[in-house]
Amino acid sequence: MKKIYTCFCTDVIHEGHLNILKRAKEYGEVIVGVLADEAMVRYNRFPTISLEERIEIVKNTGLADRVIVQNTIMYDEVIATEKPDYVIHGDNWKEGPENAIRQNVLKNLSEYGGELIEAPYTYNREVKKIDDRIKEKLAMPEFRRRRLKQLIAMRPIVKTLEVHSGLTGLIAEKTVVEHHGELDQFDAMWISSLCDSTAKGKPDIELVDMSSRIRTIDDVMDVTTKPIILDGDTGGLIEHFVYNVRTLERMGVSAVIIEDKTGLKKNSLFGTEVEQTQDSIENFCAKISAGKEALRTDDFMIIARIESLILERGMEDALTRAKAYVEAGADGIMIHSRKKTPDEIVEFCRLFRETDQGTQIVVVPTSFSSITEEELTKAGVNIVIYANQLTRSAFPAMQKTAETILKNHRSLEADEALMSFKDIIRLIDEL
Ligand code: SPV
Ligand code: MG
Repeated sequence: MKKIYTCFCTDVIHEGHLNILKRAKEYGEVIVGVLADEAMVRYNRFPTISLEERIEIVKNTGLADRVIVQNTIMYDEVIATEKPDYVIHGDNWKEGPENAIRQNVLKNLSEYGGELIEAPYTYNREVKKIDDRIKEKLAMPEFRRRRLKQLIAMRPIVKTLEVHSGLTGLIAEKTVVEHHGELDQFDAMWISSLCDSTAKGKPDIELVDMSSRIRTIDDVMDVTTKPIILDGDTGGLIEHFVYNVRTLERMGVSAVIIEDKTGLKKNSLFGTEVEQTQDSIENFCAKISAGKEALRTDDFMIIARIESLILERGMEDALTRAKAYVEAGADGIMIHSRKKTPDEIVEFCRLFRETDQGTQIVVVPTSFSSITEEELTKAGVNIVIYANQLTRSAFPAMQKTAETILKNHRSLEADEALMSFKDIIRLIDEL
């Protein structure tokens, strides 16, 4: 009897999946691989049910002779083990990053004369409705909020991108790339105070108030499902911070990062060029503890950001503060630097990890941008935040377009740099 293999990475079995299974049945023994969580989150949606439940729903179709777990996105391992005569898949993977998976399957099958069967992808109102329902569930506060902790447990490093609007949220949500045969996407979103302020043409000095920041969060949440880390600046007065923590937790934000500065906060990348005051350890610890006390779930994280290296107070001070903040209840430490090289960050991580392996470490490699995610992971970092690159790339592009139109007294010359209407319309989901 011939063997036919298909891999599912779905939380709901719909007509399209049943069509594939029925077609597969015509060829022989049907083996269904269920993609493991760790592989699924690399390019697909976050699973809304467990691997065991996903296995169960496939078994319940009664159309699979055997259900196995596929651990990786690429099929090398599963094809080598199972040696199926056929692999069957919907034909919707011919375009975009998923084409890399298709190529991988073809390469593996060609080694022993296996064959790929592509079934027309089923897309109708019912399938769309199911798809929308999963997305809705992922966007719900209780599901979204806990996803950051889930991702920390699943990913070597949580890749986080700056967003400051619905549109930038969609970019963080939907961008998937294929590079060297690997698929990748961002895990989480960072709502930066710098970029939220810049988008409003305001300085990054806590002038854009919490009501406005919440409006931005809401805009982003409306069109995305990925977890959100909020740049909470100094956290403000302790008496205000506790209320804000409650609001953020209820909204479904996953973490707030507050920095140990006081008075008029300026952006860290100014360093000592402007006057900035670091908070006392005592006061900042009291703020962290009060925030933790205010929480109602175990999902939400309060991350303490240490400005000692930015303010040139030395490594010892940074480490003393880190220890104190963790004792006060911080779930994570963000260590920041504006050096061109990552040396002091790596050194901090090494020293911190000597005595603390459990607390999350967050870094924002803006000025030391040469460091790779792999190097950060090796240093013990759990979350990397690309904090401002979308804003900084969009601004020069928009400025250039404005200048081109002004110089030419028409817009034709700007056209070649523009995204097509077709693409921008497709970016936005229709209900
Ligand atoms: C932000 O993105 O607003 C930050 C990071 O706080 S930094 O701009 O580097 O201070
Ligand atoms: Mg900030």
